Amino acid sequence: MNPESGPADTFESPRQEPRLPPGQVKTDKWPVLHYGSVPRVDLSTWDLQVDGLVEHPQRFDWEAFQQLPRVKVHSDIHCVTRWSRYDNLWEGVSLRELLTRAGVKPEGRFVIAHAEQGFTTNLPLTELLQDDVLLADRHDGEPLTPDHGWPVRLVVPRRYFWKSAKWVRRIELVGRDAPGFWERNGYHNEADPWREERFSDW
Ligand SMILES: Nc1nc2c(c(=O)[nH]1)N[C@H]1C(S)=C(S)[C@@H](COP(=O)(O)O)O[C@H]1N2
Ligand SMILES: [Mo]
Repeated sequence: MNPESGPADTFESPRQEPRLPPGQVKTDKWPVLHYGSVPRVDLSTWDLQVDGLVEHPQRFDWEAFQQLPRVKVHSDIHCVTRWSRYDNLWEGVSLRELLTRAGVKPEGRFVIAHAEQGFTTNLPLTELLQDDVLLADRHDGEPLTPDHGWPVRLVVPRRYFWKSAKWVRRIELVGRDAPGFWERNGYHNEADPWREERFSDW
């Protein structure tokens, strides 16, 4: 934690009515779901890049990432496989912080998050600028475990959880939206749980 930045700000992800989105079941467990295997990550070679349509491409090694200002976010998780987990406390670095440093060009309107092993997911830039979106390295006071995305995962509380890419390495700004891994494999491009945007129509 960066001693100069003081205590991390905590953001409440806005609650919707009803708190449990349609078709979901509340669970107290935290299931593990992903395609493929849990990557082995070496922190001595790990880095995070912010690039594409930005003025100042950014690259952080692990130490530099740890020095960035920190935020906490309190949110619920809604997975498309119908489980929801309330009251998660995430800690990490705000996407807005990273995107401000990078300076998004006016043409940069969408973001592709790239994870280890080629996994991608796509989101509008406006969503990533929300207060409750972060690159998290801690959950409920503990470092993330490898199966939940250690060292760093994206957390986008207002979308189904597949948009919250685990093992993120690169945030790419692009001009046109393009479907990511699950979005190409039958899942909805927008993924709003309150609208039940589970699967694509095509
Ligand atoms: N890199 C990567 N991130 C991923 C996935 C994946 O296959 N690869 N699956 C997504 C899906 S479908 C879900 S539901 C959540 C599950 O996160 P969890 O295992 O921490 O519950 O991770 C998302 N992030
Ligand atoms: Mo999922």
